[in-house]
Amino acid sequence: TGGLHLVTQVVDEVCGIFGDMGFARAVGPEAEDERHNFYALNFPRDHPAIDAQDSFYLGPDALLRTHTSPVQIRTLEHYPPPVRVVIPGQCYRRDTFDPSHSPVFEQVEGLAVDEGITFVDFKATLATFARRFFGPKTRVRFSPSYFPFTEPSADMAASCSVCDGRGCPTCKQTGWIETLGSGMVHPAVLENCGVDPERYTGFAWGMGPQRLAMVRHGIPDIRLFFESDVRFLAQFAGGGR
Ligand code: 2NL
Repeated sequence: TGGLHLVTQVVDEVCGIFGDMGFARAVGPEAEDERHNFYALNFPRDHPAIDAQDSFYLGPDALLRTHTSPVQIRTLEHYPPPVRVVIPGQCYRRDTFDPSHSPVFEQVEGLAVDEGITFVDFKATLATFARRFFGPKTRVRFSPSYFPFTEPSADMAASCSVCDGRGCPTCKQTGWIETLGSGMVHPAVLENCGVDPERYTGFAWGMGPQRLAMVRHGIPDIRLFFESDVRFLAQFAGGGR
């Protein structure tokens, strides 16, 4: 009997948690143009990712998306706020395979844009996600980060659910699990999508479900997800849709 792949199960679980908080699931194309993948997201013209060295180009202005953010751009272009979406999908970067990297990987991004959205809404929404995903005792820690498309930007870590933050091999003795990157949507991004940044604010985040599955189950190598080895897959059988 077949079953859903572990990564599919985690993607569904993540989307379900945000679904309970009012987020709709959206999808979009894997082949993108530079405007949707980079420029609308406030990447500077000389950013290193905008280069055949780092991204898979299909033509002069066509590439495999390097994140699912272009779907958020497409959502903002087509639907007036209020917008609340989660976007799962495959992404592509010119990385060589190693235990924690793959040139094709899954991402789940989210976006909320409305009148009056504040940093408090942002922190509470993501903290609620962490407690549902890792367990009700989970504490969260936000630290300053940088992305071209958010300002301010923050990385969110969750207290390690294996050792309750005391330190163990899963959290490399730190007590914390890096969970996602996030921030308040940069006003230039809203403007690029025809949304008035004087009227609307929002927050966005991105996370790697393969990483989350590896942390949760102690899986040592991302390549195990691609090898179709039934001895590996059968350990996570089930999760019917
Ligand atoms: C990471 C970081 C992130 C976003 C993705 C986003 C999209 C739009 C506007 C603003 Cl359209 N932000 N997405 C924001 C912050 C972080 O992903 O480390 N992901 C694994």
